[in-house]
Amino acid sequence: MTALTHTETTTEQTAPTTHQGIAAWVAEIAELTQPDRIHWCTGSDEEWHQLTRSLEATGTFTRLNPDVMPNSFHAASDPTDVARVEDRTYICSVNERDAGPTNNWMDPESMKDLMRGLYAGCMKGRTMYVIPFVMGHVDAERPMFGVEITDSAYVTVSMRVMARMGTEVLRRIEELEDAGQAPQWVPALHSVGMPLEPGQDDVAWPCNDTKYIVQFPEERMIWSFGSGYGGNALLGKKCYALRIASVMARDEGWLAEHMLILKLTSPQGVTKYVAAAFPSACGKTNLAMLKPTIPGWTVEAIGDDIAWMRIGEDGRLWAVNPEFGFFGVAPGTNEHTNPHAMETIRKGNSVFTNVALTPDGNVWWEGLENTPAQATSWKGEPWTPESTELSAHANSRYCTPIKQCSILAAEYDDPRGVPIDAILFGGRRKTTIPLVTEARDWNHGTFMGATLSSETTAAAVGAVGVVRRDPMAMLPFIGYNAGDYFSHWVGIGKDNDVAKLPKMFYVNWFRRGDDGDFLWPGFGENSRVLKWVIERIDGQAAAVETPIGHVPDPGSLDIDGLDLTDDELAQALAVDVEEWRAELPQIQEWFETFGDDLPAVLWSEFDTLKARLES
Ligand code: GTP
Ligand code: SPV
Ligand code: MN
Repeated sequence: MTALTHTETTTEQTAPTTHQGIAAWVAEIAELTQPDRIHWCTGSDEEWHQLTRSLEATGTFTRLNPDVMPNSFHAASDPTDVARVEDRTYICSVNERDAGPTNNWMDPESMKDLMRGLYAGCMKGRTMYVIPFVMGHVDAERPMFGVEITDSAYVTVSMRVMARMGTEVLRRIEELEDAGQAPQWVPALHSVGMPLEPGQDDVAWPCNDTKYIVQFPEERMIWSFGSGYGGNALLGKKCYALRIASVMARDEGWLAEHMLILKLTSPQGVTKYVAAAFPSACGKTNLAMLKPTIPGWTVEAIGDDIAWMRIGEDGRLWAVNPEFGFFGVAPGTNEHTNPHAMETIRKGNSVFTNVALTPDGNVWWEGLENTPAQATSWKGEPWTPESTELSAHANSRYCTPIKQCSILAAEYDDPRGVPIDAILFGGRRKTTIPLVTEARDWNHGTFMGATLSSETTAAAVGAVGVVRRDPMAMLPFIGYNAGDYFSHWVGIGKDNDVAKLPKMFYVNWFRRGDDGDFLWPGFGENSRVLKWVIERIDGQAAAVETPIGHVPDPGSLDIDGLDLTDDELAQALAVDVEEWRAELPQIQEWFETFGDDLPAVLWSEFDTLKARLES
């Protein structure tokens, strides 16, 4: 985006926009929150340097050694503000039914009263940043604009990495407004919730013990208070591109999903596009940037977290990645597991949050090569390899521009997106779920997605390792009634030519053997599963029909050069009827929570599964 300069710090009387609606909203929020200054973000390099310098001055940022990580920074959060807060996240629809049964709900007017109380004067002593942004392409047929107001420079710097933002976006909104097109823009209000009294020193990571992450679906509006952490504070990402966008998608007949998008090319030069929904910290970024271990195959990345998918004129499902950067899990990332992510990060221009800092001004985390003899942990304490505590928080993250990814597919920049050939659903399960299973048809695939289960991870505050249903990996992100969400998925299959829609698969990289170790080596070796998926679509690979769907015939999976015993492979692929029978009451209980809102075809799929397991 070109750097445009103009007056950067203004008062509400001199808002640098001709857009009356945006100017009025900014003035209203300034009146409520009482900031000392208002800064309209341009997105320029100069602005980045100003902001990062001020973050260094407050101790939020530590500049990394420019020789190893140019133009990059380390940040450590308050130890209580490290992940998404699902129990503080609300869908404030007008009717409670429209948020149920998987979301927290409060009536919108009561929530606004409560939060206006929290927001009153909450930006005193601080700068209010106004960030015009667009999720997806500014030249999309209908660009998806937003304006985030935040009192956090950390959030502002991170938003510049994660979304297309700045003056150029604001000018486009104004242009469309002037042309009478009434471009849609989502007001997204964020505050760390820590005003400063005159003379009061700031802290490195301001936040508030009271947190609210609130979506108003009918108004297409977001209010967030008390947290500076990514998913709670970078409001273009989960709040807009998933929770609000899923409501828009329901109303308009498309899909907003928690999915990576990748391009796969075979040795014969045949190209396929794959989207995959795995819950938070279950392998999307790693699969999106996969380096295949099988000769001749290549993967190019398009997106690592969110896919917006629409039926095209050709009847196929076309996907775009609405984001502009990667907000990736640091621990476990290394030259073996994700060499492309490492290469992307090394180009710099990145923010690392809650990782360890080494004495030579570099970052480190568990699983990375070259363990330092000593480091400063994410909590700011001395750390050595003998320490019993982790050096980096399990949900520590790197925030890096997507354009630095050397395997980014050219199609990333195409506002039309790419036509999806296969959708994978996957979770983190020690038992039961085979390495890969192909759905029999669209409804069966929707059943697989609706019953997806996974062990909880550090990406959200709360217990880790607990198996829960996470439908389509969207449990924390569906902005409306989840029963209606399932009906919407069923409807996509009913209203379109299913022959042109993607084929669906269920994968599990995380099954474990009796010794407790992963059965499948994962990472680059997952290319073998992608190859089988593509060969199934093209009618080439053999499969065994089982009660849960089609799994690879042992001979049909390419295991050439793979360091795996026949027994391990058999265990990874096994469909254990007893384990699946034990799953049935859990699925039944899950479906019963939706009452009459669950589409009948999902009960039929359940009955079919039950009958197949019993025969
Ligand atoms: P979010 O950004 O939270 O949505 O996560 P994500 O789905 O992008 O997960 P990511 O790719 O960052 O992986 C999360 C963790 O799982 C990391 O520690 C990875 O090292 C690990 N992981 C990813 N892929 C595999 C795999 O194929 N096998 C195993 N064993 N671990 C994996
Ligand atoms: C996730 O939790 O699924 C993430 C990280 O991708 S966050 O943006 O914080 O939601
Ligand atoms: Mn995610």
